[in-house]
Amino acid sequence: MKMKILIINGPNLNMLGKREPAIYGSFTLDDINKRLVSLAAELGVEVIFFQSNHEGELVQKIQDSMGVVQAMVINPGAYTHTSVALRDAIASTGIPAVETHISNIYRREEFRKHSYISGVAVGQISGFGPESYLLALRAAVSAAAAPGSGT
Ligand code: CA2
Repeated sequence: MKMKILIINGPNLNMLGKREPAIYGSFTLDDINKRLVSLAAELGVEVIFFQSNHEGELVQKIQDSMGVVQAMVINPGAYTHTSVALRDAIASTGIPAVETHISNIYRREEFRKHSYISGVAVGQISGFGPESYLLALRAAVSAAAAPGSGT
C-alpha cells in the first residue's frame, strides 16, 4: 500500500495568489497542490490535502489522521505563533510533522520568530516560497520511513 502524507494548511492560506503577492507570491494554494501531486507521483506516495481557517478543525483533522497517514507537512499559518492546541495535537498523535512556511519567518516581525510547532516537529522548512512544500514533502517521506521520528 502507498504511503500517505497529509498536507495541512492553516488560516488565510486559501488567499494565496489573491492578496499580498509581494510577501506570499502570485501562486495559489491550488498551484502548490498540483505541484505536490506531481512530486508525490514521482516519489510513489499519496497526498491528502486539508485547509481550514479554524483551529479546532485543524486539531480534529490531525487527530482523525492517526493511523491513516504516515507523516504530515503542516503550514499552520498564524497559528504557528499562537497555538498550543495544534502543538498538542501533533504531539499526541505522534505523526511525524514537517513544519513549513512560504516566507522566512526569521526575517520578518519579531512575533513570527517564535513557533509553538517547531518543538514537536521533525524539522522546519521556511523561506523557499512554494518550493518549501516540495522540500517538506521529501522530508516527510524520509521521516515516515525512519522509525521513531514522530513525537
Ligand atoms: O510564511 C508562511 O507560510 C506563514 O505560515 C504564512 C502565515 C503567517 O502568519 C506566518 O507567520 C508565516 C500567513 C498566511 C497568510 O496567507 C495569505 C496569503 C495571501 C494573502 C493574505 C494572507
